[in-house]
Amino acid sequence: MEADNTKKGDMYFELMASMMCADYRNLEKEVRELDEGGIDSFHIDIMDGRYVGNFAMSLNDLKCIRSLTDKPLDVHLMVEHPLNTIDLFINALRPGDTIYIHPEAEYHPSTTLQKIINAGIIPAIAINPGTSVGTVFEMLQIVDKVLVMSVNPGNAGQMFMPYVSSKYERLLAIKKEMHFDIYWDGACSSDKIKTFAPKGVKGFVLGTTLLFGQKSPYKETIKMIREMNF
Ligand code: S6P
Ligand code: MG
Repeated sequence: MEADNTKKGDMYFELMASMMCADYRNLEKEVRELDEGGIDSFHIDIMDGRYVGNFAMSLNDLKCIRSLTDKPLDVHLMVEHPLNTIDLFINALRPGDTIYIHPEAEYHPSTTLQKIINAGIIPAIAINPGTSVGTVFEMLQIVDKVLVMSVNPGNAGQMFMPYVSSKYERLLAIKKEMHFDIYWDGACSSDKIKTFAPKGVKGFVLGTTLLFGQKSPYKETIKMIREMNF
């Protein structure tokens, strides 16, 4: 399902809400306000306390959000050996939803990606700031999306790592011939969207830097981003 993307001529980009940053005192209200405010998809950060030293969202959170919205879910698995539990996630999702795995967390990442493909879920990888394009090159041929981490995985509210910019450029140069789209995750500000959306980054995960814990309601922030001048 193609979301209600911002369109400016040929350029459009998606906005994803990083739900680990939401207010869990009323998750349903959060989902509804984001949905009505025009968010394109819901980014779900699943952590196992091993691949990263944190626990963020759970399978039950994912199922809860899935039941509250018809917009796509964007599931970012920060877990060791995702093949062991991938069926739990596949069974909770719909066609049009996405699963990202971290290749270094899996013995045979292409096997896990193939399972995601066979299930009709969008196959994707997430690459850490310290992971080079070369080490995931073959997988670029089978994934539809690449989530480029601009911070180390595990937490919201971190500083942008400037050395990641050159990796975006390398991926932008080959995305068309290798048929994948590039997504931004971590410390996403309006400046980053202004710089990288025109270059071809297709979507941006919005967390505490721009969307959550701010003074303006979600609808206003999303509107502000949509109306930015490029
Ligand atoms: C980090 C996670 C991200 C964050 C998001 C937070 O491990 O994958 O999705 O939740 O980046 O955004 P911000 O603006 O607080 O860095
Ligand atoms: Mg994430």
